Amino acid sequence: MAIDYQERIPNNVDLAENRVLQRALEHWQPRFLDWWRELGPTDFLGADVYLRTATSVDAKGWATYGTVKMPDYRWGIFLADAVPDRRIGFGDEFGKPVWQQVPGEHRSTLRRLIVTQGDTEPASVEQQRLLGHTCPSLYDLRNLFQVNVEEGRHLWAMVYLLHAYFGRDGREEAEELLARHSGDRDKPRILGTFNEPISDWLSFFMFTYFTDRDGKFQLKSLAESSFDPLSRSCNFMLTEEAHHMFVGESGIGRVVKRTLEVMKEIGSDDPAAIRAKGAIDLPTMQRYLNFWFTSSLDLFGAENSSNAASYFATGIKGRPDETSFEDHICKEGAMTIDVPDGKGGVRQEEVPLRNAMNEAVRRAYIRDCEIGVKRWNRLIAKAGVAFELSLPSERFRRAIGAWANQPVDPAGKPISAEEYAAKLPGWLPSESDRAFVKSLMQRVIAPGKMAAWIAPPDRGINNLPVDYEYVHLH
Ligand code: BYC
Repeated sequence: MAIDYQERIPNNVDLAENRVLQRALEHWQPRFLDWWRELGPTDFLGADVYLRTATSVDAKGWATYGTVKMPDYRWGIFLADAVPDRRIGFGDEFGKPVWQQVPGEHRSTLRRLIVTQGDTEPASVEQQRLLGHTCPSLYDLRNLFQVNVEEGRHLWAMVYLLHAYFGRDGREEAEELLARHSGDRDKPRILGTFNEPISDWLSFFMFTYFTDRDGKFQLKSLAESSFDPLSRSCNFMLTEEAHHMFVGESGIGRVVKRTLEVMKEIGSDDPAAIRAKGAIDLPTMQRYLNFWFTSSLDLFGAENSSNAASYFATGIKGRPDETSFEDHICKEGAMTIDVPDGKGGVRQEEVPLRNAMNEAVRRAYIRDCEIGVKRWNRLIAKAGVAFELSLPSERFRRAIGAWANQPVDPAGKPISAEEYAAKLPGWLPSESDRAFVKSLMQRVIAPGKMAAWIAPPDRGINNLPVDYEYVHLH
């Protein structure tokens, strides 16, 4: 179904047919806009931005490009087309018809998952709200705003589900999604990573590479859900998510490329000499990578999780690409996971498959993360530089699960608490790293010009040239 843009809230869910729901959402809409004005990208409300907007959910219409002021962006409710006669794809109810309504016994669990998912979306907008002031180019500024408006739309997707299927508690939860704030002492966002400040563009690129990729895996897991409206919402969100990860992967690649150019120019790999030329040395990038990768690993939950087992058994949340697995029941079998042995070593534990679902998804995520790292390392190798970026061990710097608060080095080796405390600052961005990176964050807004610490992209957006005026600042 095409999206009806005459509606106050663009949608392809027949909103006009359900007056009560429409009114509830029309009541929420001005609150959302107030939140956007207050906690969305600061000072850019009047800028004309070259953005894509979904006008239908098919291949032709989901990315319609045009110039829009962000507060006029048509946030709406779009579900992927229904799959006729869709059946439950895993767990104890395998093969039965999917649910078009929320089964009473799963109501609170589903609500909690939808709220957790929904909470991350506005959180990321809040985290990134000041970045526009220090954009390295108009191209990057536009990408930041594209990511931001789509995260806003993903919030709409979850708020629609809360309003349409969870009655009064759903409406209350929708209010709370605008009341919690990233980093707020009293009312923080639900998941750890979404309370971390993103105050420079290197962090933004790391976040869109590593944390948005958690989004991809979680959305794919929820797209398998037996609750069909959730599945269809997540399927459509995934089409938009790909660009966010592209921003991260290409952004980091461009920073690496620029650093390699500077290294060649000065004939040195000395971080101080590279920094003196206004580029970011590779060890500093590794420390930023360590920070955001490890923080994002926590977003998959504990390795051994009874919550995860019950989501799988009941059909609420599956594994990404569930059809690619042979066994959709997973009642038999176990996954071997490494856990601390309590004596400074490692021991192996057999975890029943259903309880190990978080770990299975985390492992798939790590494999996906490796792809970009390999690409960046190819650039480095091609430049003849003896340095490799690498993903630290999944045991390193964890706050959730078996390895939470365990002293482990980036290679995954348990070490003494004293050694850990002494070395940890060297494995993560230090105050002086952050101050240096921040010092590079000077706004560049001449069309086609780039800040000195980042190479230009290979191509522009939607076949436009790189020097197109992607954001018109008045
Ligand atoms: N921080 O049994 P466990 C995205 C809690 S990103 C704080 O392992 P479970 C996006 C957990 O809630 C994708 N707390 O948990 C990206 C539980 O609490 P209770 C977001 C955490 O339920 C970029 C306790 O620890 N989507 O879309 O199996 C930009 C026990 O843990 C954390 C989702 O997350 C943490 N990191 O798994 C914009 C999908 N991790 O019950 C957007 C929905 C765990 O003891 N959420 N805890 O109070 C879920 O599926 C699950 O809630 C989780 C946790 C995978 C997060």
